[in-house]
Amino acid sequence: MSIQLKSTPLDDGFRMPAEHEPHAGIWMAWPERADNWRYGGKPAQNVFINVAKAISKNTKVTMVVGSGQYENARAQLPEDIQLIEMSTDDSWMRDIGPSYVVNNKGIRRGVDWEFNAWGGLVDGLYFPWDKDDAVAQKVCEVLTDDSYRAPIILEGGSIHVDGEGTLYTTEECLLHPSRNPELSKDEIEQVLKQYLSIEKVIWLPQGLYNDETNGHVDNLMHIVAPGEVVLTWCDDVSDPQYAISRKARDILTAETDAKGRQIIVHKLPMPGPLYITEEEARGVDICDGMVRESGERLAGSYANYLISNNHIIFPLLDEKTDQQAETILAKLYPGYQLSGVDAREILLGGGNIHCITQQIPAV
Ligand code: KQY
Repeated sequence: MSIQLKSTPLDDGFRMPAEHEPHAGIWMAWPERADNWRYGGKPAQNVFINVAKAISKNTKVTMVVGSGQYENARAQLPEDIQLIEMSTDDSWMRDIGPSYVVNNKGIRRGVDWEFNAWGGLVDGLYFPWDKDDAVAQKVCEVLTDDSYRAPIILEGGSIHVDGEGTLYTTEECLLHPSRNPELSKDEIEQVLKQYLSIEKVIWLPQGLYNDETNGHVDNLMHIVAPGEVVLTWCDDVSDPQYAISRKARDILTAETDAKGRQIIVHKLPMPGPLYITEEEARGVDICDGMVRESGERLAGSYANYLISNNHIIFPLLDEKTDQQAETILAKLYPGYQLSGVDAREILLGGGNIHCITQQIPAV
């Protein structure tokens, strides 16, 4: 049984663990939305399978899929990947799945944020989004975990926590008029403190250039360890990313985290810049929300990787920089396994490996 609680995780002694803490599983959702994924999601499905296979080397993977694609997905996925029929509007489990919190008695609970497709009727990417909004609660029910319905619109990719009291986010996303315009910055911080038991929020001004999520932090940087982050870097002064990354670095190095540590910032090269080709744009159905035009700049970033049980699953995006990114990640995570997955197809849908996965902590 799974109950929706009226209290808050802070009141109940639950905190959100960092991604580098142990996982019981990773959840994903099968892509098939034709106005986001080209050719009805067929090329993307292959890449999601590759990501799921890579993760499943160390962690159990559960994929959810709509009824119409169940048979196809089951036939293509290895047997050890669990498949569950569940309706969704698209396939970004990081944003539609629960953010989990745990306590020190070995209990975990889900936090179910309100979801409005990255901006609702202001600048959201599709309508309706009710099936996506229901996913977090359904995941908790399948796992028989109790949950909290948090009273703000928030996507999992817009926050990173270090498990020791610090949360990283961007003003571009959390203060965007399309999320919670009735709340001040301080009120949003109070909700994050109540629902994730964090003590300090580090606000970066902007996310990656031209990111259709309104600047999710998970596409700009990742937490390596408490007090240590890796940040997308760009050395081309004429690129809009140049100033964004510098500003983020300046804030991070001037800040201390919740435990008073000075934050160490490592740099990750930016792939590209990458653009949608004419051939890639041709396969996507036209819609109102998502721009999939030939020549559109893609928000590509190596920071959009998943950490799961001492394994880094990272996107391969540009043969000029892939090796450099892998070398940096290998140095940052000594003793971890590293799997690069060709991920341009996920990038064409507007995100990457971190955005399509959500971890369930081990307790
Ligand atoms: O990056 C993400 N967390 C999600 C991207 C959504 C893009 C929808 N087309």
